[in-house]
Amino acid sequence: MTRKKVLVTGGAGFIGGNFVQYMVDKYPHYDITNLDLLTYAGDLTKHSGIEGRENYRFVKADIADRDKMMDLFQQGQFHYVVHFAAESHVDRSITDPGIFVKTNVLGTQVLLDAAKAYGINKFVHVSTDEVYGELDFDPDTFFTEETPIQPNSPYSASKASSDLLVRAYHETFGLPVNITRCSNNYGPYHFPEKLIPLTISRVLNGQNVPVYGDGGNIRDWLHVWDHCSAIDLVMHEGAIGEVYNIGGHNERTNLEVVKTIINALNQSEDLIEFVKDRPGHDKRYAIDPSKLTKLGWNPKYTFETGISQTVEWYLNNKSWWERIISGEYQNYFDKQYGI
Ligand code: NAD
Ligand code: TDX
Repeated sequence: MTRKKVLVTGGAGFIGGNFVQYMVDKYPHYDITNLDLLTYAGDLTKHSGIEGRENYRFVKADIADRDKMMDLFQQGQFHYVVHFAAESHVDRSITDPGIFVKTNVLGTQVLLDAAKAYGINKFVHVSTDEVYGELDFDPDTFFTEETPIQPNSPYSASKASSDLLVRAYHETFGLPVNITRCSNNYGPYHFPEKLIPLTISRVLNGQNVPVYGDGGNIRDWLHVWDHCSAIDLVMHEGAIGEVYNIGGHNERTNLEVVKTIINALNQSEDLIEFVKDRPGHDKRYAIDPSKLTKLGWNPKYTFETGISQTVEWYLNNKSWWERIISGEYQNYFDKQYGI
């Protein structure tokens, strides 16, 4: 049997990191290459359990570096590319949009060119429900794959731009692609600038938790391991050229999320601090995942089981996040919140 060669970009980050570990364990007969620039969000210590495995290797490079990408694809002869690498934090895109265009738009286009030049079986582009913009609070409305693209933040605009390039490379050059659009992820190794790990780490340190606006905005939460199994399915079974939404019907207001975590840790809700709202803050995201469930995918975690697993993980892996929230991250936090 030919060993399938898989390039995972952004495999030192949160979702890409979980996906790399999932693939290395599940497919010992595949060769997994993790390509990552190791920005502030990338960290290789999470991979100490797979380093040295015969089917895993790491390459440090920038996806926007055309010469390096061409060399890598020529040498790698990849069957699959699963593209996670991105600038991923909405708040950072409001203070510094330029890097989002460089990495998310230009970087994706460079990868598409390399895939086109050297050939691949499938390019899976990992995108987000944020490209659809926002929903109102009517609980019967959902994002489907046909919802118009209407991004509101520089982050989501950069992701939407990359989605359109992926689509265009399929339509114009026949590149075999899938685009996945997932709702908010949470779980192990989530960088503590994002709401759930930020809340867990601050509550564990007895610090207040900043909630934007009145905390009524709604997100649709999915455990990262359920996201990994969905991408695995799309990579192997997704119809070429199709878009798949990924979500598990777990809508919660931000205030509900924060209170659930505070209660799980037996701490006081007085830790909640309402702060200035995020500019252009999308009201509600909610995914209709029926196209993917018809393909055979079902999430394993409910929000309750997933949050309890995640809180437990952060309790057991303090050294990982304590290192991250010291140093440079503290400067970011002070500048962002001033609380
Ligand atoms: P993350 O910020 O945790 O990780 C991003 C990774 O990309 C990091 O390891 C970083 O070092 C790497 N990277 C950044 N710029 C790079 C470059 N120029 N070249 C190579 N590597 C680079 O992000 P995440 O939360 O794991 O998100 C992964 C992907 O999933 C992103 O494309 C994001 O848009 C998408 N997504 C995320 C969520 C979510 O809830 N986190 C939901 C839906 C979709
Ligand atoms: O301190 C905070 N206080 C707060 O109320 C932070 C960081 C966030 N929030 C709110 C804003 C959002 O309504 O919580 C919600 C979740 O915020 P984030 O964790 O920043 O995620 P979000 O903006 O929804 O985007 C995430 O999901 C979609 C990821 O960061 C994206 O990469 C992904 O595409």
